[in-house]
Parts: sequence; C-alpha cells; structure tokens
Amino acid sequence: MIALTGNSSVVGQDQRIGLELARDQFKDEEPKVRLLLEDGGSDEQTATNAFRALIHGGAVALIGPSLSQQAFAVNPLADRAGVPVVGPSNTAVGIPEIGDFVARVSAPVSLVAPLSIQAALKQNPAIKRAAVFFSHDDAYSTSESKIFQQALVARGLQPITVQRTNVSDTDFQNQVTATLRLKPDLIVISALPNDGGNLVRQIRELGYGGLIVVGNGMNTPNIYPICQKYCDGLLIAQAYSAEARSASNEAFLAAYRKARGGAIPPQFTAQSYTAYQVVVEALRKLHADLPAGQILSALPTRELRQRLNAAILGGSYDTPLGPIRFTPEGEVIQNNFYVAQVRMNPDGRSGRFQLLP
Ligand code: 1QQ
Repeated sequence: MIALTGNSSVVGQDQRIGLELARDQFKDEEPKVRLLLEDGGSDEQTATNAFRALIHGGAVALIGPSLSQQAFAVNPLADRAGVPVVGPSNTAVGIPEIGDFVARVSAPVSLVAPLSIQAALKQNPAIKRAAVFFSHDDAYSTSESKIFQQALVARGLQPITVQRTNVSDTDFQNQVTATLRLKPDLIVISALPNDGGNLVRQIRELGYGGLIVVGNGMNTPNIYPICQKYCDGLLIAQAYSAEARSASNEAFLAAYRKARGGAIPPQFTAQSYTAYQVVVEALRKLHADLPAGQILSALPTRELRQRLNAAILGGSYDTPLGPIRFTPEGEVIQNNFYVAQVRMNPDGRSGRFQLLP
C-alpha cells in the first residue's frame, strides 16, 4: 500500500515501479505470491481504509505506507491484527518500536541525515550560520529536523533560525525573506517533495546562493519539475547507490533499465523492491521448511502471518541496498549510506543525483 494519490504520489510512483519489478523478478519461485497494489493516499484516513481492507482481505504481509506520518496511524492496526508490515520508506525515529509486527527496510533519519551535514561542511568549511526549515505537520520531517539540528549543534552550529512550515504550503515568501535577512550560509530542509521543491525554488529566487541540504522527502527525481534549475546543487543523503556492485543490484539495475530505458533507479524504487524481496524470500524459507506434502496456504491465516513475521525478522537478505537483516525490533541493519548532489541539465527539467566520493 503506497501513496498513489495525494501530495506524496510522486514518491508512490517510484515505489510502484520497484514493487512491480520485484514481482516480475521473483515470480518463478515457490510459493507463488500475489502483489495487490492498494492506494494509501498521502493522509492517515486513506491509509487506514486501505490497510483495513488488506488486513480483512487476508493479506499475509503489508508493504507500506509511504509516509511515517501514516505509519504511526496505521501500523498499530496491522500490529494488533498480527499482520507483518515492512516499511519501504518510513524513516522517522520510532517506527519499528510501534510493535512486534512492524519492520522497515528504510534506514532511519538518525543514521542517514547527519551524513549530508558532514558533506556540506566538507564542501564549505567556512559555514557559520545555518538556517533550518521543516514541515511541522509531518512526522518524518519533524523527526529528521531534530536529527539535523543535533548534527549542526554537534559541530558548533546552533541554528540561527528554525522555520516551521506545513506540508500543504506553496508560498514561503515571508519565511524565506525573514530567514535571508539573517544571512545564512547553509539552509537545511526537511519536507516532502512538493512543499520542499517549492521552498527550494523560492529560496533561490529570493537570492540565496549558498549550500542547501535537503532530507529524504526530496529523494526522488520527481522533484526536478518542481524546483527545476534551482534543484541544482542540493545535497542529500541516500540509502541506495546504483554504483554498488552486487549480483542483486545488477539484477535490479538490469530490470529497471529494461523497463525505464537507461535511467538510474531512485532510492524509493530500490527500497520498495527490497521490501518485496524480503517478504518473498521469507515466504520461500517457510515454504522450504514445511514437511513434505504441506502447503503454506493451508495454514490458518493467523499462524501463517505469525510465522512469516518471525521469518522476516530472522532472515538475511542480499538486496540492491546491500546485505541487510533486522534487529529483533524490526530495525533494518544496513552497511552503506551515501551523499548525492543534484546536477540539473541545461533544460532545467531533468538531472541526476550524483554520488559524492
Ligand atoms: C517518511 C519518509 C518520507 C520522506 C518518505 C516519502 O522518509 O515519511 O518516513
């Protein structure tokens, strides 16, 4: 269940490709798995309805929702119903702790976000005045901003201002003007693609020329049409590298390129592919461990979900994100993270996330 509509549908688009590629990639293995794509929207209510429908429909596992804001609302439902949830893009602190049936393949902001602050200070060691923006009505943005602010303070950079925005905002003129009057030399943003993209554009239009660090909410090439040429130079930490060499990533890249024609897969696509892979491989393990003659679908749904949850948490997986496994709590254990800088093409509509060394 991912955001196919609403303000985060641009994230859902990336995720849909990953889920469909994984479905095709793993379709020949036993047991046969059916992918049911449900729209969770970008709000809590739509996600609640979709999760309820899937739980009552007998889903053995749930992949989703797209947003932490939704996960805090809907994961407790799945947890109480005893249905394993694998979060494909929930990065706020506290997600795995929602319950025994909640895991995620999306590494938390606490591990990923500080890397981009470090990269900004490496590019410009003279930075003294950092300004912070975050969408205060979004759980991921709020969580990530806390981490960003801690990372700044740890380097002696107490923020000169912290601006609270809303996910639905499109006009940031007043806040940007007030901020630029304080002469920042670094701006750090935690927001979702639309509000974040518009904020970046307005910051540049109002004349700011310094470095901008953005967070996971803007980790999609779908921001390019929003901030356009002004996306250029954004620094962003990522939990996926298309350059990572492994059999799993090669297979994913080949499938992605075949479907999308040469492009580089976005992080959200790699993560949703990984979430599906985790569920399928855990099901395979259960299937292989059954006594001869038994089939998984003959198990009572409650028992199957319970065993699947244990198999998911107990497994190790070779994925496009690298080798991963889980803590008993359901937190992903992943080795490598990266920082990219956005490089826009002269057309101002297309570009790429270029990994920094
Ligand atoms: C979360 C996120 C979002 C940026 C995913 C789209 O990381 O909500 O946790």
